[in-house]
Amino acid sequence: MKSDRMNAFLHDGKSVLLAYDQGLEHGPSTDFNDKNIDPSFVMDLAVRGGFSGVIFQKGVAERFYDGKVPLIVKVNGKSALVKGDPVSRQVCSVEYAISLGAKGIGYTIYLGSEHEATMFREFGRIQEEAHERGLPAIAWVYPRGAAVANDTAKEIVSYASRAALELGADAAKIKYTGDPDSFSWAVKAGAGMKVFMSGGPKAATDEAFLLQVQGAMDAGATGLAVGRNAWQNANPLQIADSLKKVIFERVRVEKILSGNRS
Ligand code: FBP
Repeated sequence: MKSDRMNAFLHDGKSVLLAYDQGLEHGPSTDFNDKNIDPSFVMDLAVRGGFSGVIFQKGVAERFYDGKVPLIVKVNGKSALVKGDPVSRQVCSVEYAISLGAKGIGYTIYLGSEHEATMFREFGRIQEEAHERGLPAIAWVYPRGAAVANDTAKEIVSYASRAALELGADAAKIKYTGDPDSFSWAVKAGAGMKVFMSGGPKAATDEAFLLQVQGAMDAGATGLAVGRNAWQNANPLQIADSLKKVIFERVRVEKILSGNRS
């Protein structure tokens, strides 16, 4: 069964992953402050916050991964400095990721980019190598480029989910559409493949973010892969706790927030 490959990251079929590859994707001055610029801070948050997995590029994994939560190594990446339709190429082999302790392989595909064929081909090879070694291939599928007008529209997000299924991903990380009804179509398009909501830029309030996560879970998502909304939060352990309540216990956001205030 395909889904078994994700077991290292699942608790009762649900999951909350902590993503920290933004130093490459966005650059340190866009996302980081004095605390979270240090990868140890995020490694510690992954452990103390009870995350189901942590996502690093290989350089951070080499120096900072401590083996205490399951690791996903992102094996492709790009900087924010290149303009035009995006392409993200492989920067780490599956074998090397496994030697660092990876239990999952992550790869970003920019669906709709004029370079999508390059990423499709590369992901295809990486997925086969990961599966040969019993690891899941997790696809970040982000529709992007001149051909994509609205990357959170129902038709586009569901296309991202379906593309991940068709390309053989064990799980897809996709943007939230904004409401559970439209997101449930994207979950259906995955036809049983695990669907993770991608966190996105820091929301204005904890409530706003938790409601998005609740909406994704109501729509049938497996969970969340979050970065900025966790490690940019003024109280990262508290938001981690709230996220776990929403995802694993399905406690309603209103109840969680009233408990946090009292
Ligand atoms: P966030 O929760 O911070 O959005 O992280 C999820 C993620 O997919 C990261 O893994 C990746 O670095 C980033 O988002 C990509 O963001 P963008 O959509 O701006 O390219």
